[in-house]
Amino acid sequence: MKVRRFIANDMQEALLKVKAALGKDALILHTRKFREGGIFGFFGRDLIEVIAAVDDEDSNHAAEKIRPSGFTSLPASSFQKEAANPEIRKEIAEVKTLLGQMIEELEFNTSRGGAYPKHFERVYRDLRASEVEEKLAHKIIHEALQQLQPAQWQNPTEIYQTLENLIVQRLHRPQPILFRKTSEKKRIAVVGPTGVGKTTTIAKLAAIFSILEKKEVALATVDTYRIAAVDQLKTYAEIIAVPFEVAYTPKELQDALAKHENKDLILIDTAGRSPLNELQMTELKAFLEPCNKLEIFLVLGATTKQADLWEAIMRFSQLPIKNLIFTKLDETRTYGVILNVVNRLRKGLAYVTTGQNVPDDIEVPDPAKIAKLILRVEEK
Ligand SMILES: Nc1nc2c(ncn2[C@@H]2O[C@H](COP(=O)(O)OP(=O)(O)OP(=O)(O)O)[C@@H](O)[C@H]2O)c(=O)[nH]1
Ligand SMILES: [Mg+2]
Repeated sequence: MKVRRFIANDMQEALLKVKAALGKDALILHTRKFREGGIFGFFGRDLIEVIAAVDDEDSNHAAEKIRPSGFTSLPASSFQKEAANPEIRKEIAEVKTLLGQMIEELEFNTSRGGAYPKHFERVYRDLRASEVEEKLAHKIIHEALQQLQPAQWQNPTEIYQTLENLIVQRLHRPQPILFRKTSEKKRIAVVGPTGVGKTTTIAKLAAIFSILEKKEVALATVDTYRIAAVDQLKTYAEIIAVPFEVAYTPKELQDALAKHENKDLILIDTAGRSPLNELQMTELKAFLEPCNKLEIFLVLGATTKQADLWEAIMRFSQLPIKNLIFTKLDETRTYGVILNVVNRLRKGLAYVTTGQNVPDDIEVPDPAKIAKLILRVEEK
């Protein structure tokens, strides 16, 4: 016997889904209306949940037993009379136990206003505690419920593995700076809101590529608004022993790029822009747009409020953003914002940074590790 759960907008759609998946002989075991999303009961949408089963072996018998909603007692007794075969009786008894557990869980959750079987309720709470957006959290759980057989709904290991995979898929493959050929040249500018860690991240990357990867690196900055900003990167350039250029105009940036055209990697620092300041964005574009083969990385803080992140993303998207860097992962436990952003923008995550130490506190993101953090697996 095959048991499956279906979610639909109305009963007609649910029955069509059941019929398409399990055939016309499917047995409706349970139906329930529930509300998804919304605020204080508004703006959400009503959905129908149907649990249906079909007897693989003997679908004709099942056809006679389609039941209406509100299933409370299990339909095993009439089956059992008909099923003289001990194998079938055993199978029916197993299904009966399983369905009993499922219904118990669903009733338990419904009575306290929840919508998911027990373990999934917990997952939902954890995803929301990690600040995964409500709609995305529901979506991930629905996908997990559909991927898993109802028998697996009781198994936290399988549930968490499925959820981890679903999150990993959404985080996409990491996209660090990669030299495919030794002759390849990379020109990378980092942009982002004020104080997220752009300059520190550039220093980390410069040290890694120059010292560890033995690449020819140059640094340039167009952040000339504060003397301290120039000094900050200049100091790093001196420590790492790489050339450093300051560009006060777009033309000077072009000159700096031309001067270092043989370098493998040129990293360009920019001033922290208030995403709300349109004039600053226009200036930034004037510097970066003329640059040939420039890759722009948007740096975002994992500690930034989700609403402010969307605002920054909207403004910086005026530039052709290639990849993302998330900083300050060491200062938060709500890693869901990373998933929200990567999932919505469909941009690769190039690096994550985890502290102030140059160059140690930077990593190529490990999607499985981030997924575990979002699911709060370590805390279990
Ligand atoms: N905890 C923590 N602090 C970081 C991280 N990255 C950078 N910082 C700190 O954040 C502060 C700002 O870093 P900067 O690199 O100057 O930031 P910025 O984006 O260049 O700032 P502006 O140029 O002013 O826009 C510094 O104190 C850094 O040490 C990180 O991953 N974790
Ligand atoms: Mg800076």
